[in-house]
Amino acid sequence: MKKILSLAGVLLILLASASLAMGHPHPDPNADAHLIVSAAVGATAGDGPVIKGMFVLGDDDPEEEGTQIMPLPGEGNEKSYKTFYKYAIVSDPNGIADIAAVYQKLNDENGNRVIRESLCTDITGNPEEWNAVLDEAWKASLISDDELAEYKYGLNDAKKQLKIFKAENSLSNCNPAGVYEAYFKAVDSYGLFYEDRTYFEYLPLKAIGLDFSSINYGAVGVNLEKWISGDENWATPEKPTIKNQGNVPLQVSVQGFPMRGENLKQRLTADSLSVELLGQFVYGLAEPVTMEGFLQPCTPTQISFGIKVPLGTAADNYSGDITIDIVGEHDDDHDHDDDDHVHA
Ligand SMILES: [Ca+2]
Ligand SMILES: [Ca+2]
Ligand SMILES: [Ca+2]
Repeated sequence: MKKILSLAGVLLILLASASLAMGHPHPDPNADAHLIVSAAVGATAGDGPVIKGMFVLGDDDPEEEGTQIMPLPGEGNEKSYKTFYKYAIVSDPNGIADIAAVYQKLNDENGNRVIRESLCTDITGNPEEWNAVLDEAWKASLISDDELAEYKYGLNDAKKQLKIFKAENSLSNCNPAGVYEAYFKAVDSYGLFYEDRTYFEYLPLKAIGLDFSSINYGAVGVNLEKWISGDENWATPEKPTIKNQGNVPLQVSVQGFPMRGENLKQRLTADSLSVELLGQFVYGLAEPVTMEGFLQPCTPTQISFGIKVPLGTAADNYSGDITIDIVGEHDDDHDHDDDDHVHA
């Protein structure tokens, strides 16, 4: 069978979609099929691109619908960055070749810009990558069965109906928890554009870090108060510094345990120990004490430790432990490194 195609133009601008008709029904199956193809060439205005779908990969909570991203705790005085990827699937009534670029930015839930606008990467030419990406989005229930099938069909190099764009973003432990807006803008060669956004949750993380692992009171006189005072400098472990390494304000509780003499084995209760944090002094740490002040994320804060040994304590080298716990953490895992044990 011979196909007769009359092409109206192959120039830059094809406005109307090519309408294909099989002509009139022919009683004779051996007759030629006539295809009537039309296209408006030279039109001055096109149709804008369309964002068909968007999603954010990097879900840390499969139980919860949508994308939840858990921050990484800060390390020492450094921020930690959690990287995740955003995707947009785009079509254009003038054909995918008319899609000029896709831009992205990241806003917080109040619409304030967190990551400035930048170009996305077109990964349409990498089917291995976008197949894996779509499968992951489908497994995370971010796209439906129908969307999975539609996108895989349209992105196929032989179909050329869709393009897929990717953007890499990172948020640090200093970015607050909350809902974030992943914004996309697709632009075509006419300068027409299409904006859309999708949302994900940046989860709250509670974590603390210390620049010290022990408190050495040194020589202590009986019945004399002595303090090891802190500072806000992470590089000075002899001056204790505590830092909220998560992204939400948190409180800590402090508890001391009995100290024991090295030679005479005399016990010195934690009633002798004291702590100061954010201006609050607490004397006696035998029971856990919740400190009133909130440690703000990403803020090195000084913490000080005091000792006053009661009369009648034998001269000896005493040692014991202090624990600093995050308040409000379900603490059934004692290996959890959110809790810090300090040797005193
Ligand atoms: Ca267009
Ligand atoms: Ca989820
Ligand atoms: Ca310090």
